[in-house]
Amino acid sequence: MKRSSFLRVAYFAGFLALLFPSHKLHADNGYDAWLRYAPLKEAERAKFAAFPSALVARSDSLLLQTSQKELIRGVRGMLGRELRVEKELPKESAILLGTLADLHLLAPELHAPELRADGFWLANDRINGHDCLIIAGATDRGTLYGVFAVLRKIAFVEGLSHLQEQQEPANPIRWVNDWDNLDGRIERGYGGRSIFFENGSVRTDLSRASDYARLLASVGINGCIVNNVNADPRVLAPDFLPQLARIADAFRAWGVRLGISVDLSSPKSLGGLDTFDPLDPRVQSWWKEKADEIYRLIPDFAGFLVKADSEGRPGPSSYGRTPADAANVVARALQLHGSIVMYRAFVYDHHLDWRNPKNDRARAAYDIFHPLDGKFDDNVIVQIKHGPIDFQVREPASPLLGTLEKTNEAIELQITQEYMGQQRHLCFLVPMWKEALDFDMRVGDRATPVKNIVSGQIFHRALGGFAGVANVGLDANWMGNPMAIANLYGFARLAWDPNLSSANIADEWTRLTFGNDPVADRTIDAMLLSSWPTYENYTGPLGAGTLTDILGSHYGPGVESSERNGWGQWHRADHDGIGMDRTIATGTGYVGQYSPEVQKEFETLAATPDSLLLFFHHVPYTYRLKSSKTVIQHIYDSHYKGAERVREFVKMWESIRNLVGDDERYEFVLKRLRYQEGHAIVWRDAVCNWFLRMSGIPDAKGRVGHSPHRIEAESMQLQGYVPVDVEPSETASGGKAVACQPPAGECAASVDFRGSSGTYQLKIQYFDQNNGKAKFRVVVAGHQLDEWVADDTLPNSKLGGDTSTRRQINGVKLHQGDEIRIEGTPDGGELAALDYVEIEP
Ligand code: GCV
Repeated sequence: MKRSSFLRVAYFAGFLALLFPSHKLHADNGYDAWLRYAPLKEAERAKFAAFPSALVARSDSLLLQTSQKELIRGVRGMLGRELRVEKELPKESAILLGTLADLHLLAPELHAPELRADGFWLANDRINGHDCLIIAGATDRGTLYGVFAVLRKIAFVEGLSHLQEQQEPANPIRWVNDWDNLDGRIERGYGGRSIFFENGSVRTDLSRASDYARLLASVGINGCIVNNVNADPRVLAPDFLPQLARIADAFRAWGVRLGISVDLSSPKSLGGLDTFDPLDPRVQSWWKEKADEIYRLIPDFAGFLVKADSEGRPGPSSYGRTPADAANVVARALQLHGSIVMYRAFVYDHHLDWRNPKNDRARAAYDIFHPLDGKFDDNVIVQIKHGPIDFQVREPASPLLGTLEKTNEAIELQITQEYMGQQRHLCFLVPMWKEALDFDMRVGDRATPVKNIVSGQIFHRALGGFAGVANVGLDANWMGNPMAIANLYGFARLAWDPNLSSANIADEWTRLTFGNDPVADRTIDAMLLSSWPTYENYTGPLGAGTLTDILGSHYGPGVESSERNGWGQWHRADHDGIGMDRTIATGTGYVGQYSPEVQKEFETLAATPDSLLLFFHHVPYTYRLKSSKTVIQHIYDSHYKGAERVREFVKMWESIRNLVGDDERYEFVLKRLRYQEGHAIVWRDAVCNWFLRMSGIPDAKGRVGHSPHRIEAESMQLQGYVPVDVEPSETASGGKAVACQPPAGECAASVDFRGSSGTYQLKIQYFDQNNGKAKFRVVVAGHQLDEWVADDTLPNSKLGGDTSTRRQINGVKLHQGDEIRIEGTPDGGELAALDYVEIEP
């Protein structure tokens, strides 16, 4: 570097340091997610000593300007260096940034590779006698992706001097879906209110939308549906479209195209026609005119997403028409503009007769869409949830994915953790998605993994890809937990390259988010990679479903909620056994929807893997798994193992406090993990007790129903508190809690300590309802030990598995005879309710 530029850089870096002392530079609330550009250590920076200072970019296109700014920002953050922008090649080493066409003008002698849309080429080459770093895209968007790829390499401290790399996305469609309602709430959103809408309008300040687009672009996402699939017809109203155009403007600089969910009844409910029959010419004209109106305002509009004839949404069945009829009418309106319709295959009857053992919701998508193969227009993509039910903790890949040979497909993955602990529980979903993507459909007896079907490769489809339900919100950390956004990162990386391994993706995210300390990285990677099997262990093992409250929050335990109703998420557990018989021979015939080779894997008990046993077969509790355990003992053991593993997560996280930066993010995650530790026990106890009661078969290890350190609140001395029944009963220890009901203003539950004097952990199980902020105080031998406010916003106002929460106090010195007293002060509808106390050595 020339002395003058060196001085300029040094001066600037010093100035920055004055403005932002180093601890501030590192302080983090999760907003920057994986785009922190945290300063590398001196020794790491040394690897980039030869990094050019000149940045040559000929074009002024919007995306190229974004690319330049991002590169400058990232290099400044990580290397503390300022890049200088030039229009022509300088007489020194430089970074060449632009499309292949731009590059050809700058350095015609370079032999650039052919690139597919959105692909990029990174190379280090000699130009005019100087080493140059080339970042070139097939298109401007590809160039931007190339910039982010280089910045990732810098963050990973990968040398750039021998770079020669070409990357192209496996999938043309790489979209996120955000289920935001126009009033600002988000369906199944756990990270705050909408970043797009408030009170029926698009927000005035869309800076979050633009920052979101930056995050998305950094991992190659090229489209975003901004509103709920349960769409409000008003989204297409003439006064709303200009507002949507403002969101498209906020996205545009990042190459993210805006799309919207539409309600199929819009021609009638919004347009004033007396029908929305897709075959009615007036309806066809309505969609066409609407599409034209949109394109006048949003020339790069991405397309529509449709949910119809599903969970009460209007659809073509009202007129005896098919999903293909409906999809095509909308698609033809968009076709002239070169865009697409994503039509969801999540179509099923939620009033199924549960008494009929042949009924099976899992069959619905295939039964409805398979006969339509070949009937969809070329700009329709059928969007298929990865499993046949609904984002359960374990499902086989949907057979529909393997059967549409003449139709474009996209796989729908759920990034927001609706059934997976709602961002309060750590659950890294990439390993689960990998199982669906690697699932070999054996079409025509050859290797046909789902990932190669949805990309269009196997059946030679021009379109196809990934849709991920993201549901980010206004919370500083976007998804309600800095760890949860690893799933957004992982989704996007898989959409780009489904052959990346889970370990690879976990490690990338960890290093970008928490830095390159090897011990910290190994620890976080291990937590991430074991978190889904752990969650499965303490919720719903063996393919039975998540065993959550499916009629309410989809959060806490609710084993029985899926039975005896029309929703069809049945596991059929009774006194003798559990599981859905989906075989061809004796069951619902669902297995027959797979190719003959896959049928062989699931039709017989002997062939079916333990992990999916109860999805495919009904077996007695005493049935022996391949692991040689009985089903019932597996249920008990896996729940204890899962809850124990979460306890380890807490310790693992605490062990890296000083390595990852003891900042807001760290504390937030610690709090969440501690909560999860308690809630995993709520899950464990509820599920195990339910199965003990149902099966009558005791736990061979004697744990279920026996908690030696536990004192039930209802057996303590109560002042003001009254015992109440909790429903379902297994969600409270002994089926009961004590509640401080009006008119009592303050209540207390106390017990005298009978054990030997020593140091103990005190665990208080209480209920944190969301309709008040009750206060608790713990007093031991007259001294206050702890106090807290139950102000979490768990998804329920009642006592039960959603709200049961644990407070742990460590290092409590107890003497025999000491009074342990818990005082509760209710607030609003919250009753300061207690379930039990555990005193553990
Ligand atoms: C948007 C599940 C969810 C619903 C969601 C639906 C869907 O049933 O619970 O909230 O609705 O899936 O994917 O359409």
